[in-house]
Amino acid sequence: MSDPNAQRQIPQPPPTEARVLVIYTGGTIGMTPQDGGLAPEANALVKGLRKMPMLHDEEYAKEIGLKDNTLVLPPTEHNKRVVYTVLEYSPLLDSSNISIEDWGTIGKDIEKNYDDFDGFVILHGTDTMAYTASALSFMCEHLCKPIILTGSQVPIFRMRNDGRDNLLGALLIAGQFDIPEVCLYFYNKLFRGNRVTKVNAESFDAFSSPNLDPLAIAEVDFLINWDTVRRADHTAQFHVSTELNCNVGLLRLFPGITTATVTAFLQPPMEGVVLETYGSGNAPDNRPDLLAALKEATDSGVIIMNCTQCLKGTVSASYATGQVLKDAGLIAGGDMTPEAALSKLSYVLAKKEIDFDVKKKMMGKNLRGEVSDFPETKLSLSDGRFIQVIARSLNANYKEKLEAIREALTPPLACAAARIGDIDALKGTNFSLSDYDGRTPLHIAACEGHLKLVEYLLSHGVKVHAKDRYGDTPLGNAVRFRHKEMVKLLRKAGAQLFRDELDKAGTELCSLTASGDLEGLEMWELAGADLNQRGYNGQTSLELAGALGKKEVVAFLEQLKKPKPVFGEIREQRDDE
Ligand code: ASN
Repeated sequence: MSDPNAQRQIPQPPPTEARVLVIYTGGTIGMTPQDGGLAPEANALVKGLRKMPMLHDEEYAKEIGLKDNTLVLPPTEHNKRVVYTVLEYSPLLDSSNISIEDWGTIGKDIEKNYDDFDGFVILHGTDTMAYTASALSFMCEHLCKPIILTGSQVPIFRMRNDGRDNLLGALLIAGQFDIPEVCLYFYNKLFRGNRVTKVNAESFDAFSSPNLDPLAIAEVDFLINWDTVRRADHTAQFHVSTELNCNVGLLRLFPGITTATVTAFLQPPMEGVVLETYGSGNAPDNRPDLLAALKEATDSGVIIMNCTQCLKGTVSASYATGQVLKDAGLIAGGDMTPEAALSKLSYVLAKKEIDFDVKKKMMGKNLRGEVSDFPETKLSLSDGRFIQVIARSLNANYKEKLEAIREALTPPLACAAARIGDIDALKGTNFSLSDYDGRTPLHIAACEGHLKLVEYLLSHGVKVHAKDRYGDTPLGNAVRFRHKEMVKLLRKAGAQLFRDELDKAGTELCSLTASGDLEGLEMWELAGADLNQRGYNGQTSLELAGALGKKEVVAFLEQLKKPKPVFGEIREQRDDE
């Protein structure tokens, strides 16, 4: 096989250099004051960058003979250089002027230059950056390299600006990290591109990713959230699908919206609509005319996505007002942003080779991490990834450290899972591990009354006799928290109260007697305690009940004709338990 690199125009850099292509579409970052206000100025950005030492090392550039629009960052602390070539568009655009065709142009340029660069930075205005980022995320199929959109709120030529940091961070990430996603970098955070929305026109902190944590944060080091970063899809060659459908739109519901407005909006040539609904995906269910208009459109082949107007949260059919939209043929958009849903429609509807039903299915599926998979796949404590994520955040890369973290974390985490009765999380763990206080998942589950979990634990070899630091057993816990069925279940599995617990029983029984607490007495009886035990003042419960005139307690105790347990039969804990 011939070496594909041999035919490339751009000389291949030595391994300590990374190549990044900067596609400069416009935006505030390169704007200068002009007659009508701030506007992008052609050929000004590269000239300006050459004079900024943090963004260009002129000496090194001369040394290696960089020309034209190719610049180089100063070396990183690991002595790595990011060499970047700026491809400036003409005309440069305020992003309010960006159109669907421009998404296609950007996509084609990435595809053309894909093999020659390690990563891509797209300089773009902030106003519609979230739309472009979302669109590119769908258009780029089988992406294996980082594509990072950035820009700024203040031109890079001003003394106080956010453009320098944003560009520098984007270049460093694109040149150094294997993040095969379309991202948006702004104000020290790297977001998944199809999860963001612009939330602030006046702050440097202009973007939010309400339903997904950042992929990375630029602090002293870049902290990458590898668990969230998607894996590269090597199953086919990288391809940019530049065909997009323009017959898509966003319609925001508001109280009092007329059916005529909705009907007009849904007329041909409209093919895909994002309906921005209330709360968790709700619409009026007392408006049959409006619902009929929606149903008519979906029946005639318009795909309508249900996305919430809320910044955070997901569409679910928990309300009747949400169910009616499902009945009208809308597809639930989960926690997708309207920007992502709209560009996804544009991408999916343009696919000629697939039929309508498949397109509808694609709209409801997670294609590029744009929507959370619900119900979320539960994390299991036995899943090595879980511990690795924690270890990574603690900067532990060695096997021994990893093991130490696993040993330290598993017992309390297992107990935490037991508290909420999460059987799935516990699967595969060593259930008998106890925390610092000697409490096992069985103790916790017995306290909480999680019968199913206790059954599961008992059927998976958990010892029923574990004693915690205070001498309490799961059976003693179930008695204390009055879980009658739990007490029965544990007894069936052979559980017995231990001497420590029984020693306390006499006084406890007298106290229950004094307060006429029959339920409490019954718990002890079910757990196998001798109700004839004497309390600290030498009285049995029956004697005390008589003395206090507690007739119901007397009756209760008398009908229990239980033989006293022989003390020697009380099980002692074995050393190995
Ligand atoms: N109007 C500008 C744009 O979107 C805003 C910006 O970039 N900060 O192009």
